[in-house]
This record gives sequence, structure tokens and C-alpha cells, in this order.
Amino acid sequence: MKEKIHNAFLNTRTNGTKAFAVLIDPDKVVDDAYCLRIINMSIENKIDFFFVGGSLITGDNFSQIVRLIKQECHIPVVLFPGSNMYIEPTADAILFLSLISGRNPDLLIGQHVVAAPVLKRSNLEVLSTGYILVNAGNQTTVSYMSNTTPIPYDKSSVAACTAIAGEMLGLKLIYLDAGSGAEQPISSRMISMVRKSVDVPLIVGGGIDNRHKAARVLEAGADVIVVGNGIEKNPELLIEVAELTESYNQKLRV
Ligand code: 1GP
Repeated sequence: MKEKIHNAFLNTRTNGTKAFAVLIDPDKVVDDAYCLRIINMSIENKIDFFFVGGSLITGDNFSQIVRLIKQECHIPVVLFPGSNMYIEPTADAILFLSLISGRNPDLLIGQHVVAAPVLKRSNLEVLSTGYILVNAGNQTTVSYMSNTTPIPYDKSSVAACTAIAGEMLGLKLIYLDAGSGAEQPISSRMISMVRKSVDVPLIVGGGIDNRHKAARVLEAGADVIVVGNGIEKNPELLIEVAELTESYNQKLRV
């Protein structure tokens, strides 16, 4: 069983370090030049992971983007699929998402059954992930597309109990997501309560569009921070979040 990428996630939790994942949504990639710019910035700033995916992909460049990243660098590429249609075998790993905040059986187990034999034949490392959507103000594409009700913004204990159940079910990662382009990131209180409730690595994303919000999310307890939309609007944010993450990790080294 391949464990390399899982171990990279686990190290954050074990060592108390922070990791930074840049999300590339294929629909937002205007051309290869833009993608190469983000890849080069990611190499220079030593980001930890690329997440590639989106809850609704209308273009046909998904595989091409994964291959371009793999061709240019050694940063792990983790698929973040909106559905079982988005499996690209040249990536390193896939977040095998179970939408545990929702009650849509197709996203709890249905799509997984369809994807399982394909994944079994691939070399992708499969990372079972408890995916928890939180309502952070606006309805995001993911909450609409998933046909589920996200956890209310102020119901931290519901999020914590959901995460505990996910961990008890054997899921290896918990991903707390406000959804791409959310009005605000998930509250510090919710992040901190979920982090204290489980031992598996905690990924947090959605609505982190400036350095200040990134700092708040990391401070609250995210082990892995995901930024997509904010970088699409302002690519320099990639440098700022990478510096922030590195400054946390440096403090641990002294
Ligand atoms: C969305 O967590 C990711 O699923 C990232 O969100 O695009 O808002 O950064 P943003």
C-alpha cells in the first residue's frame, strides 16, 4: 500500500508543522502560461502540495494540467475531484472524499463504488478523506452541486462531532471547507474545536483570500491550508502564504 503522500500529511500533525496546498481549478486556468507561472512560483516558494480539481469542471484541460505540473516539478499532485469523472492516473494521489457533512448517499458511498475499481488499477495513492462543508455566508458551487446542506457557520460542535465520526469510520484526513470563493473562511472557533477533537491531519480551505485570513486559519489549528480563488485573483498571495507557513515551521526548528 502506497503511503508516501499520506505520510507527508501525517508529518504535519505529528511534528506540529504547517503545510500549504495550492488549489488549481482547471476551469480558472486561462492558458498554459498562467499555469506555468503558478507552477514556477510554487517551486520557488516551496509549497507542499498541488490540489487539482473543482466541483464543476466544464473544460477539457484537467488531465493536461496535471501532466504539465508533473512534467515541471516534483511537488506532489493531489486530485481534489468533484466527481468520479475526474481521475487522472498521472497524479500522485487522490482525496477520496466522503461528504460526511451531507446526507447525499451518492457522495457518501455511491460515487466511490464506481471509482474504486478504476483507482485500484491505477498507481494513485488513495487518501480517504472526511469532507465537511460549512456555510460561510454565500452558497458556493460545491454546496449547490452536492445537493447537501452545509453545517451552519456557528455550529462548531456539529462540525467536531462529524469529524470524530469520520475518524472513527477510519477516514485518514479531515477537510473542513467553506467552499471555493466563500465570503469568509471557517471560524477560528470551529477550526480549533475540530482540531482538538481528532488526531488525523486537518485540512482547511475556502475563502482564504489574504494573508491575514491565512494567518488566522493557521493559528486556529489547520495543519494544511488550501488556497485557490485568492491566488487566481492575486498570484502574489501564493508567496505571502508560503512565507507565513514557513515562518511557523521555522519557529519549530529553533
Ligand atoms: C475550495 O478549499 C478550497 O474547495 C479552496 O477555496 O478557492 O476559496 O481558496 P478557495
